[in-house]
Amino acid sequence: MQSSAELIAHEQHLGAHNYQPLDVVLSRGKGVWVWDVDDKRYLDCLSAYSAVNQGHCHPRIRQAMIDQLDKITITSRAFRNDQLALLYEDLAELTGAHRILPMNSGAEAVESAIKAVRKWGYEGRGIPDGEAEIIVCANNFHGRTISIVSFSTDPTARRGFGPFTPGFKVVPFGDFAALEAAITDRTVAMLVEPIQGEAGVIIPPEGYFPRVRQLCTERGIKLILDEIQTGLGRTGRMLAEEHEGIEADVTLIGKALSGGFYPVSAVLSDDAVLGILKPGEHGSTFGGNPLGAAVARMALKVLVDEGMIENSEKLGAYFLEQLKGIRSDMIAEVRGRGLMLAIEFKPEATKAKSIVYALKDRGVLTKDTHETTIRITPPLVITRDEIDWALEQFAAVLM
Ligand code: IF1
Repeated sequence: MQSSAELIAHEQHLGAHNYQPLDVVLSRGKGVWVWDVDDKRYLDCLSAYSAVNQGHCHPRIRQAMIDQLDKITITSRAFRNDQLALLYEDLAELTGAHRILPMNSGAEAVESAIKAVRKWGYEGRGIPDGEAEIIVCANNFHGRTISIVSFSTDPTARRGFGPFTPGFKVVPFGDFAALEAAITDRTVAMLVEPIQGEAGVIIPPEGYFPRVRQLCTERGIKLILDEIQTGLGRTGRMLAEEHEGIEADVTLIGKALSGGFYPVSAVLSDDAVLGILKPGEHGSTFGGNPLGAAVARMALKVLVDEGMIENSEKLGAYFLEQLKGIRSDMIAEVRGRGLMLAIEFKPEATKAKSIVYALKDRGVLTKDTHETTIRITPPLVITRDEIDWALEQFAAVLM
């Protein structure tokens, strides 16, 4: 068996250096806990960026995957399979979606929504061909394809990757007047995260989304909510839009849609948007395969059956309140909704990365963003005792 140092060295030598991971080499996980190759245990407060909301290696999702593995894994969409319709039914029931498009990664779901909504703009709204505009928000994160980084405002995500895809306009997140001013007769959609994740768990001002919803309806603009990170229980609701009392026209989900077992994403929409796609216009070899569909069905079922969404709401509120109670000169703000939490530090006091390392040494894995913020997003199966233990580690590091 190779040591942690050897594995890290080989990864550095052979892999593309598009990541700078924390030097912890994990080899197994169960629920909220993960273990490294030296059998040291950590509380996972990242959850693979919310891909394992249901906890690592959830036994019922595992079993559903094994059962499906014994039958058939993929048919391609050239043929039908007996799992996809069942996933559609479950998604429609849980989210109110009228049409569904299965894909694999989150970025693919975003790309698919952009394609569908543009075509809807031309055919449904009569916008001149090639002129559709989509409004997005500053500090967005929607993935890493060329079109998606075309409307990123993060220089690191963009630099060196042009030429970029045109047709996007950026407005500040949470700024209703700016959105109103950016709309033209070519605007087909607004694409936005209900809570900005990569930006540092940024919650929009109260009332922003209801006004956005109303404006989009009035102007015939499709509201696309990227719930790839906020969806599926993370914020204490099935979808984060429920906190705002609104319904998107198009909702994007991914990550926890498979409980971390397998890439599964989906575009959920009204009849008009996905209804615009005709045979041959869009697809994916793996999208909608029976293995992914079976896994996704169980990933959704355990979220609901096992009370994970309620746990996220209840224990998220507890975690937030307790974190706010930590008296530390380093902390500028603690914020969050459900189990999507963040601590922002005073830039002069510390670097988020050094807090991440100190927490790692005490057995808690977190992730920094933008130098001053750490995100705390444990699996939704976390217990109060586990949170209390985590809080001791936070307190020790932040005093
Ligand atoms: C990485 C952040 C999280 C997402 C939203 C689409 C996607 C993501 C709202 C694309 C992906 C990831 C990917 C991960 C880092 C990460 C992330 F820090 F960048 F912001 F989660 F917090 N929409 N988020 O958050 O989904 O194609 O990756 O399946 O390593 O890039 P994907």
